[in-house]
Amino acid sequence: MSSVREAAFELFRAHGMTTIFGNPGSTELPMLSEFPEDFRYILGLQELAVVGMADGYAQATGRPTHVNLHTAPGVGNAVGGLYNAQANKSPLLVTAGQQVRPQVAIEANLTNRDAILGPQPYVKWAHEPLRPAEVPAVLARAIHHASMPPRGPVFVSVPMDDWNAEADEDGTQNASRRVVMARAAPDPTALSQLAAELEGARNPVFVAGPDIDASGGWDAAVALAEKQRLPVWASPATGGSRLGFPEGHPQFVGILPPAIGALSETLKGHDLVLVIGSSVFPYYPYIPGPLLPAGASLIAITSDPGEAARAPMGDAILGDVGLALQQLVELVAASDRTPPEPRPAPGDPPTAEPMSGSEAMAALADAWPEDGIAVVETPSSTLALRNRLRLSRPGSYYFSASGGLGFGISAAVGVQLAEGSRPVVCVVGEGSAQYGITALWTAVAYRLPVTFLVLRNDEYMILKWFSMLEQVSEVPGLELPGLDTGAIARAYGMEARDANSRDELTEALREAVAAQDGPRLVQARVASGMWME
Ligand SMILES: Cc1ncc(C[n+]2csc(CCOP(=O)(O)OP(=O)(O)O)c2C)c(N)n1
Repeated sequence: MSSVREAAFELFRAHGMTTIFGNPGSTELPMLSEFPEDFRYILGLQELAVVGMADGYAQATGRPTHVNLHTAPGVGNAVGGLYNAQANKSPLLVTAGQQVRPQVAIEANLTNRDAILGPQPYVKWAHEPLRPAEVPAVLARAIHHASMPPRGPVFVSVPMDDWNAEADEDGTQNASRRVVMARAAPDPTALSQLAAELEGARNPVFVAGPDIDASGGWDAAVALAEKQRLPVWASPATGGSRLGFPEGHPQFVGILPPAIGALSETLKGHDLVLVIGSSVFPYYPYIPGPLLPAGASLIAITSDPGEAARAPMGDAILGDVGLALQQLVELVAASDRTPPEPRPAPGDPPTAEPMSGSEAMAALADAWPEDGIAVVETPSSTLALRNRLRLSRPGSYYFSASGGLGFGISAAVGVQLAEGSRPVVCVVGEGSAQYGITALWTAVAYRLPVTFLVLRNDEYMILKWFSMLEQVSEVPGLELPGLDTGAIARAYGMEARDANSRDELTEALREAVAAQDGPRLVQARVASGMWME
């Protein structure tokens, strides 16, 4: 006979979930008691950061990842992170403590009243077991839910007295043993039809989305584009949690704009739009217009039934994106279409004082390490970063697809934990940095060699840009004077320095990337502006 705790840890072990991200409270201590030596607990100081770290880790490993939160207030703090993880399709098992069962009805202190309602909209499944003995089986079900497409967070509330209870024997054994193969191949007839349409199209275009990287379809995406000589756009950066195609490839033509009108205008002249591994589309802001250029049809391949159902136009084929790409490459013949003209390399941006975001990104490109990974939350410089880094290896870019801030610094910690041998560089605006700022401490505590580049423009630039777009004026709360993120980093025990010219920044970034004994932060002053190039 095993206790619920023993059975649960056996289950986590069976799923390779031996890294737990958490912030503990009294209601979680019984779970953490006699913590097994083959597990590691990564402490985050606030729950939004805890979930962000686990989000980065889950995406970079491709494996379900356990987050342990403190009853209602911990879950409340985490909700913004769950919203992000859902958009990023991150498979998270989120557990939270609960009062002991005999005190729930009387709502003793820290009771998580209606525990499953809080996170409900942002998780695929939320549950509080009816009997202590079934906790391991419920956790197993939750892990399977999180791991199936669309992957995403799930939530289980566990009363604190359950951990020492006896577990159901059958349920426990089954829970640890069951394997669910979740990659479903698309309908072969639909794929053959698509192959024929692609071959017959006059001027088809490929729009590559984040699920290509997540599903291991990177090489097949390149092979398809090359065989059919397709120009390739990235789906809009707003929903681009990962890259779907090497951005330095000669057939990569750019990133689609996120507004309806501009997006269809960009695709003008194409008769077939093939969207793979993206929603159709992560639009924002609202600029109405035709959904597609005249004469164009659209077919999307997605593993997410929700994405297929809600697309405002086009047809969809449901199935694993990696498998679909591999099969499609086999089905299509080589084309003799003329491939697109390669994009020119980005030129040197003009020198200014303070430097522009483009100059800062040019410095980043100069210092960019071989095999580097960018974790990005820098609203006014995201496009400049994409254009100047032109990242071209899988698993090299992470961004929050939902737009909720607090992802960048936290996710960088999780990605570095997952990718020990690759240099992780987190590029973050000084406003965005504050939401996940406590994760700097975790990076120091676990000696993770992340490089943090903070772009300091003393404002919420992107909101000023939105103010113009929304035609509103005299909005308060968009200035950030005197926010010195380097000083904050030092208080968390991190070495930090300022760099105020392109050369200084290149040098500071090179030094930070080379440092292997722990994280470094570089703060760069940048001018006000939206930096697209
Ligand atoms: C949790 C959360 N709160 C608020 C916002 C709204 N918001 C979007 S961008 C932004 C400002 C970002 O500022 P900064 O990181 O300095 O980047 P900049 O726009 O100056 O490049 C804010 C507050 C959000 N997206 N998420």
